[in-house]
Amino acid sequence: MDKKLILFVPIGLWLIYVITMSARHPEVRWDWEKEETKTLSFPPGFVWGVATAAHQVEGGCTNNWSEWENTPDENGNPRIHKGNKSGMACDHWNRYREDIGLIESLGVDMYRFSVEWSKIEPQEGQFDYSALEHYKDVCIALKQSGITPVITLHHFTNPLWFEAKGAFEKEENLEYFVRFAEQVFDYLKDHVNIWCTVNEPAVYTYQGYFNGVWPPGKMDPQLAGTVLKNLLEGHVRVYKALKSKKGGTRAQIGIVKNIFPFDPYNRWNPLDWMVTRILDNAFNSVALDFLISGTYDFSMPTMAKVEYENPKAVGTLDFIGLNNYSHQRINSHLNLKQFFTIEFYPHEQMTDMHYPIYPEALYRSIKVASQMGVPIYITENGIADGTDDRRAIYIDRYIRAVSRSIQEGYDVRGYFYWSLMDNFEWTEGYDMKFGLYEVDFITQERKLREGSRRFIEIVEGSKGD
Ligand code: GCO
Repeated sequence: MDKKLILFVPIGLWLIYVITMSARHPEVRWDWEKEETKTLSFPPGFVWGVATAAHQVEGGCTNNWSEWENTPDENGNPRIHKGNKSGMACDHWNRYREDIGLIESLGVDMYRFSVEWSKIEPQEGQFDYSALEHYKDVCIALKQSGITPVITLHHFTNPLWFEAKGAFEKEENLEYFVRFAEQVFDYLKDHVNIWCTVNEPAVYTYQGYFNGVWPPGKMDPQLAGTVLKNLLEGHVRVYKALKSKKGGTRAQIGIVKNIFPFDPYNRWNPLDWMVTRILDNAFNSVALDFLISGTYDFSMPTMAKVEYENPKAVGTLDFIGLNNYSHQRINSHLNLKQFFTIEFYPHEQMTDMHYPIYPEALYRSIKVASQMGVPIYITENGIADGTDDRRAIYIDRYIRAVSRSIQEGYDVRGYFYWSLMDNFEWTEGYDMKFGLYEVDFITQERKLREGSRRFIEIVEGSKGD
């Protein structure tokens, strides 16, 4: 072969590949000076809210997570940063009335929280009606304060008996999840109209079965593909079961999906692009595609392949809950043990979590979520900012991204800030300060952060429209 060809063909292919990828997946960046001159505007009926999850705020949970917090790893080190344990958390279980007062004073319309399965069904088949009664009281107290409750049925935690059965590793275990969801629905349906089935199925799967840093601490990509499939199938079955119940047709039921746009560290490196696309597919697209088409195709070359069909998955969303915080930047390595790392550029302003402030990520995620063809609620967005010097700008810019997407025609119906107050941030423990309210975990005192005032201002301003 001609020597020139040997050189030019690969260079040509490389150029075509990276240029096409760059054009198809642009890393959106706005001129913020210009964005900040635009007026924020929200359609009538747009709702504002705050979010929490049971294990992170309630206290007194005995479940797969409390177990994990109490079991050191194989080297005897704690699983959680600084050996923190969720323990009493914010004692929200006992202090919910006071906390509802805090929600009310933010001026928001809704409160998204989760019900703790391990408290409602501590033993297989034995329901504790006093726990259900507790959640009913929470809903009633919320409504008395003019706040609409939004319930998440599964937010990462499992009762110990369910975990012992293999939790979502086995499709046959889904019947337990459906039965639990039905019990909660029957008990609370007169007080709750918006239901989230499963919170962030890909995060649960990725952290518990790929990275192994969350319970059950497995690193098995093939099993991860199965767990994700079962969580999605669990959503479908819960949706169908609740819809066929009395009161089911008027209930709004959706799933909560975390969407993180993935970007390559080096846009000229085809390997960075390939890994980026594989991760985007496994983390973002596989779940959404299944709910759009009924076809599930989880594939990570040389690591995992799980295929599944269920045409009944189509049409099982009354809305899509979107959680977004930032993006992920992928730097690939020719090393099979660690073929990529997540790295950011020095000029990217970091949050206290391992990702930067990048409001355009929320706009990009809204675009992705819009493929589902149903209304979108931003069910989580917020910043961990212990020094409170970035919270106001984060809130302002991410909400600007929401406003811009609505002006461009995307059907976003509401925005929930994560979180009402500081809480137990999983493996990061108590060091991550996501709260609009700062919590002193010794005295249980709550205090509004200065940076949170921007949120209150925006909410107030939007009501005057
Ligand atoms: C998640 C959850 C929340 C987190 C929040 C901040 O994304 O892990 O839904 O439980 O606390 O997202 O990281």
